Amino acid sequence: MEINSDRLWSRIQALGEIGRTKEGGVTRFAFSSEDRKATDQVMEWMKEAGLQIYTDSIGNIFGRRNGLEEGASVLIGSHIDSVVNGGKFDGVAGVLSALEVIQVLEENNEHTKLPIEMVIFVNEEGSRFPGGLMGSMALAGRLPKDIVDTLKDSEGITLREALNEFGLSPDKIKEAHCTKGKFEAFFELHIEQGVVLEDQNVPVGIVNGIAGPYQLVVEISGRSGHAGAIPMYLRRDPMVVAGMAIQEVERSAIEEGETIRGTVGKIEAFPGGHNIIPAKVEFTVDYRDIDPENRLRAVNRLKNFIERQCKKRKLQYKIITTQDTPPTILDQRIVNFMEETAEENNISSFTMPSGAAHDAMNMHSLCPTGMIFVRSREGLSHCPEEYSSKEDLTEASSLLLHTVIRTANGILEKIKS
Ligand code: HGY
Ligand code: MN
Ligand code: MN
Repeated sequence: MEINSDRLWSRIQALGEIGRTKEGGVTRFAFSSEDRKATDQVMEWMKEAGLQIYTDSIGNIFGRRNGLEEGASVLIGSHIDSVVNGGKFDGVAGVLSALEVIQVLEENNEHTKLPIEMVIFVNEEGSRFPGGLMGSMALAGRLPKDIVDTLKDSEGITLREALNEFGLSPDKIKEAHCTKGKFEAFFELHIEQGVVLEDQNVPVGIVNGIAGPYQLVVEISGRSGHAGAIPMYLRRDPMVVAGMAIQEVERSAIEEGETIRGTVGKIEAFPGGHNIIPAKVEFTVDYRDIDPENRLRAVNRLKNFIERQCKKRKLQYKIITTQDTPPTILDQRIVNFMEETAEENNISSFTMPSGAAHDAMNMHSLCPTGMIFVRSREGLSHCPEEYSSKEDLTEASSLLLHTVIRTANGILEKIKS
């Protein structure tokens, strides 16, 4: 039983055309028309593979293949929404390899004891509505309260309006919360987005831990004015403190621990004229760490820094936490099980942590969860140059296939998550 590499590869390329940018990347935000077109295309392919399709109240899309017996399903999947001008493999590799696995089982008339389901999680990236991992958070019952009214995109459109527009019912999204026991296990295949597998010269990774993202939006407000007429000593300029805070993000990430990563990816000045002292500056902060204590120290250090500097310069500030997903250590028995499966099928793999966040972090709270990485060329991701080879994608999908067969036939010892 083999993965059909040509079909997998051509589908990834086809999806990469939906939301394609002039630089050859992909911009496909959750709940956008491109997202709708891409999910419609994947659902076409799911129907061809004979899957029973259903959607939950936040818009996650599932496809089910029955087992020989009733019981908890083995779930596989990822996301297809993207960052701005991102790559065509991020998330998509996981969704289309999941579909490929189920289609190969169907074509080979291979039946498993337990049902198998695939999933397309909504809004994993949080590109339009800050935060992210939204579809899997909903499943795990981790959605922050009133999220539909507090989250707005850069045009000021609330998540509520976007969900309505997308044909979903904002007041029902909490119904997506599912019970423990619904899923036997969850496996996510994803591109590595780093350089470790390339450095190890290994095509496939088995993930043993996932750094937790703590994300903030910081708003600093002062007094706007004419860039030439207002003397320096009379200014209350929010851009100055924003600049100092951005340096403090780097300092705190370097000084508060070995494995912390701190990033400011987006900054905006309002009103944003070249000769106007800004009234307000807004920027994002993204901390990641596998160690929750270090991460918390860095976050608190930044918050105190901003408070001190704003007080000194008579500025106002607001800090909104848009994501606080704890670091996830995956169950060693799952990691061993996947290493054993790789060995049994002569797939060379390397066990490693993930610096990027994934839906698997939320699924880990619901059921035994594992992740498979595909080598990324030069570790490039979240950019048009993102690339994984057809051979590596096939190798990793083959590990997913054998892991799913073994789990759906009860080989995975009962692991209570
Ligand atoms: O931000 C992340 O780690 C993922 O790409 N959403
Ligand atoms: Mn991503
Ligand atoms: Mn991703």
